[in-house]
Amino acid sequence: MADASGIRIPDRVRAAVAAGRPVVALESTIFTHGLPRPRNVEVALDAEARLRAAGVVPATVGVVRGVPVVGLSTDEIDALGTGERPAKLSVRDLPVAVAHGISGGTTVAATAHLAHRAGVGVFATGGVGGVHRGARSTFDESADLLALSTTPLVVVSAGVKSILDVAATLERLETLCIPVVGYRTTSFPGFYVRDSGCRVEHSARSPREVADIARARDALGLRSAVLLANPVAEAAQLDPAVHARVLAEAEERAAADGVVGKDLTPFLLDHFHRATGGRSLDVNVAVYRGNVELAGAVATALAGER
Ligand code: PSU
Ligand code: MN
Repeated sequence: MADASGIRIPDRVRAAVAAGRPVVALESTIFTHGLPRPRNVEVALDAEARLRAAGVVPATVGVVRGVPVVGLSTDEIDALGTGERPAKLSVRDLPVAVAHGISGGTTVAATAHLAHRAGVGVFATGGVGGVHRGARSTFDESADLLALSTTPLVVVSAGVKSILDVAATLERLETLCIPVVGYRTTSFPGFYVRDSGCRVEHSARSPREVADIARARDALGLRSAVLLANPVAEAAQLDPAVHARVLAEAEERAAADGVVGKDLTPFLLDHFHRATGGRSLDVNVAVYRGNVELAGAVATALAGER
């Protein structure tokens, strides 16, 4: 049953939140639009299984026939991941999706909003959206940034993909008062590669230190997410030379095909996966796994401190 806000939260998630047990929210655009089929659903279910194995309650977020859900069932994840043309839903799309009974994957922005409304404090994703290259003329900057500035969660990501303007994204994160914390690093990760070439000022060495930062944020009355930047394992990263070549190609294609707006991120990701013969997909999966596991550890540290 959906509550007064219209959000459906299954009992397993509601009870864990009420008891202060660790819960981690997961987004759904990563499997509706970010990963190719059929691996998308496997990856989504594997993330949930890893959290359960660590004693953490997973809450995958999405919209099913107009009902926002924080804690999709396995069948709902499967249906969203295999269904015909699920929508990509950011925050501004949510009211229309609800009113029109639309089903879709929620972006980082929409997932963060719904997870926070449900009382969930930690969220794992692959990479967050940011400032696109060319934003100077297109104004294309992900709504993820604004949402992170107004939603007090801990969001674990491997930085941002270098399909974006990484330096401009870091500038916007600063403007929007979003703490960026490297996990055991002061290099901002570039998703497929450990080091984007940009630095971050702060780092944390343990899930407990991250929990301390989140609690201090709350005590100070600040409303922004803490963005925890977790680099992929050295052995799993994409060869930086291959990465640079494919990136240049992806941008050329997008420009030639006139791809803009919300279609751009999925287009670039798809090009990456195809142009590297699936190698970037393996990296993507490794990155996501690492973030899910770290988010589970942070949620556990936060729960232990209540
Ligand atoms: N970046 C990735 N993988 C993804 C996305 C971003 O490396 O799957 C998805 C996330 O759901 C993110 C969304 O919230 O794309 C951002 O889209 P846009 O740039 O249109 O805001
Ligand atoms: Mn955009």
